[in-house]
Amino acid sequence: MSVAATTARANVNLALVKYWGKRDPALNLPATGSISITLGGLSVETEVDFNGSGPDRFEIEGAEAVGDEARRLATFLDLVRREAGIQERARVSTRATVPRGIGLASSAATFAALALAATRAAGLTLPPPALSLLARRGSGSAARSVYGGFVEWHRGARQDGADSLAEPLAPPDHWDIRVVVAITDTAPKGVSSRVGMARAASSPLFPAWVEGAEADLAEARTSIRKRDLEALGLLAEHSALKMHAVGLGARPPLLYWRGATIECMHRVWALRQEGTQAFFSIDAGPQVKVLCAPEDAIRVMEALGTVPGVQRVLTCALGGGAELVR
Ligand code: 2P0
Repeated sequence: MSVAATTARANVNLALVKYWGKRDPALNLPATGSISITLGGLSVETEVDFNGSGPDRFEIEGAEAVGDEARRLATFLDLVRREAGIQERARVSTRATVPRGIGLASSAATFAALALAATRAAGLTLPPPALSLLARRGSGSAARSVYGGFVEWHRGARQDGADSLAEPLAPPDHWDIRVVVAITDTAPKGVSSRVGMARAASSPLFPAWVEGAEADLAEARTSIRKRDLEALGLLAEHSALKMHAVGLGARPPLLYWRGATIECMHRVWALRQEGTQAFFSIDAGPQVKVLCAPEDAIRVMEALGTVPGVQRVLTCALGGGAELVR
């Protein structure tokens, strides 16, 4: 039984221990676990209405989605239809406060919001663990955006993926930290995360990446529990730099950085030399995300804002998990 149109919202997340590589691409099963923070204010809102026949229709920021993007969304809705036992096609419309396709994790928020809105619109009420499993099928990192605060997505061992889901480590109010985002390039990225991850597996550094994951995850859990910004920040930098090093060793190579990306890293290191606790992370794009204490956010914003090539700087606090809007 399908019910009325349903709208849900989800925030993006920033991985401090990265997901980079899959053990099963069809099911989005990761080669390693990962740990993230959910960011407040960078969100995607999605309305779903299973109301008709013909193809599913997708509207993204008011424009109709076609091609691969529409197929990926329709494939995800097929999972929901199968689970709910319905046939109806859907109308989906999506609006974001986060720029898409430039390495700000919009697909995590998109599929976390879509998983919640589509299941409710199809008459299903899934508990968060089941929602996380479902969101993972749309985009791996979406498994984490189901929850707010500090989140771990487990690698899992089962071939069917039933144990590869996220769980909350701590709520947003466990620890007030900020992420300053320096936007260095707003052009759509040349290589999607999906393609990048497939390519990363060809890197001779990939086995070392996988081997180091458990130790990184354990260190992240401990530093989150102790609210140790220096330990968590140094680890986040290490995980991000290792992830990009894997890409450099791939064939063909992967390099997501622009010149301003590197200048931002140097600026963050200079801030630390001057006594400000600031630590960067970089995803599959040229933007630089800097972890810091709330009282240092303005100083970090000012420092990054003057780096040549930085177009815009914004700051986020931690945010909550996926939620129904109406
Ligand atoms: C992460 N990224 O842990 C890593 C770090 C980008 C760099 O998860 O193929 O959009 O849909 O599972 O989740 C982005 O990859 O990839 C991502 P798919 P996804 O946040």
